[in-house]
Amino acid sequence: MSQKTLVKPRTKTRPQIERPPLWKVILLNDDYTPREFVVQVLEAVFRMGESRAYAVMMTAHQRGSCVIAVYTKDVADTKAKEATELGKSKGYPLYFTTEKEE
Ligand code: TYC
Repeated sequence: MSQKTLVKPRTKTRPQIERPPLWKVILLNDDYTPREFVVQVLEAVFRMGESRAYAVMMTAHQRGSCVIAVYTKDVADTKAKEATELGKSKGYPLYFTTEKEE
């Protein structure tokens, strides 16, 4: 008895699981916000340890801006807004913005 193996062509395609795009949160330098306050905000909102928060603050201070972290859009927007509001509540022009990561 001869048997043939039937090879069915694959008709189903696997659904492509796409990663959500990531957004950078960027800290901008200004001339007025005290360094220590910037460090406190980075610790509180972005859960950084003191030495990392200080290094990030100094990078923004010296270069004009510093990428802090990447998150999904909602989280990036929420954290940038929360951190900017903390500065505003003290009368500082401290500013965090977001940008899509390419
Ligand atoms: N440039 C500020 C100062 O000299 C400190 C500062 C650092 C402010 C980083 C904002 O993103 C910033 N007091």
